[in-house]
Amino acid sequence: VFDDPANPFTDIIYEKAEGIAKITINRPERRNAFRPQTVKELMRAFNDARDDNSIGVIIFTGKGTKAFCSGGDQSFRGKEGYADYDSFGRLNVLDLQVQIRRLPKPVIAMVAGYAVGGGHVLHMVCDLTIAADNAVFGQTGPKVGSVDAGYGASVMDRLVGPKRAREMWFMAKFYNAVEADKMGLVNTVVPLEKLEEETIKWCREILRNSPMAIRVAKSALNAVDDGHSGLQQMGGDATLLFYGTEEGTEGKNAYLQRRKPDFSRFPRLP
Ligand code: 2NE
Repeated sequence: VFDDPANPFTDIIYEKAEGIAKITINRPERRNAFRPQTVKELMRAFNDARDDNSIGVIIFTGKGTKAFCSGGDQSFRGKEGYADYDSFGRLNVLDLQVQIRRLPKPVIAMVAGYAVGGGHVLHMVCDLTIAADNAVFGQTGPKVGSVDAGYGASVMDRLVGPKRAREMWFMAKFYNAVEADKMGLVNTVVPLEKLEEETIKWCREILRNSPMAIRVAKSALNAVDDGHSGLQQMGGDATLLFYGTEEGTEGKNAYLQRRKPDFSRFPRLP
């Protein structure tokens, strides 16, 4: 099924319209818990949304109103991570987190119901979170013998501060949408029935703004925390902008025309 072009996805729904991509985890009977296959499909969809230059913003959500995502599907968990069709386990959701973080377009988590465990980490690595009034947030790992010591710890620390982050991880408590809003975990809380409408409103507002400014803002906001890879991402933006200049083009043209480049007309700005 995975390679069938007519039906490329089993665990997710992928839609695109009006500059917006919507990626939905489609396992509501499991509260949208992910298995390795789910993550593989999510990565393919996010990659497509990244490469499609008609897309300016991505909504990430879960099917139904009971859950955004309840983390790793525990029935697929083994000693090496999560395993479904492979004979070995993996933690490929960590690759998905990095992909969302480095994707040069805003990703909005649209959360109804539970965003818990690895599902809570997924909403945290998104750029924005719009929560329905029935949303519930929290880490469950310590209750089921698991922990996300990567972005699950560091991004949370940035969002809610060191004391609250310790509380969330040590006690594995759940927080309602209003509490999450007060803690800085989400951008806004809206009535469940208005969730999609409000999220699309936010998308449209973003789409009215300069794509390059947004791209650079995202990489700049992540740069310090992401260390070398954050700087590499922002450096890539500088190269991208430079390639669009006459100065950059003169260098390429001179090489192709087998002549010395003439950079003398370009200013050495203060
Ligand atoms: C999400 C929550 C709180 C929902 O509770 P409720 O009462 O609304 O639903 P219920 O009845 O618990 O769940 C409905 C069905 O979904 C399954 C349940 O087993 C149940 O199945 P049936 O009895 O109908 O057959 N289900 C829900 N979440 C599941 C999961 N994650 N894996 C497998 N089946 C799941 C409640 O369901 C809950 O607490 N779920 C578990 C949350 C959890 O502990 N997630 C894993 C954390 S670890 C992790 O995600 C992780 C990590 O820490 C590091 C790296 C990667 C992943």
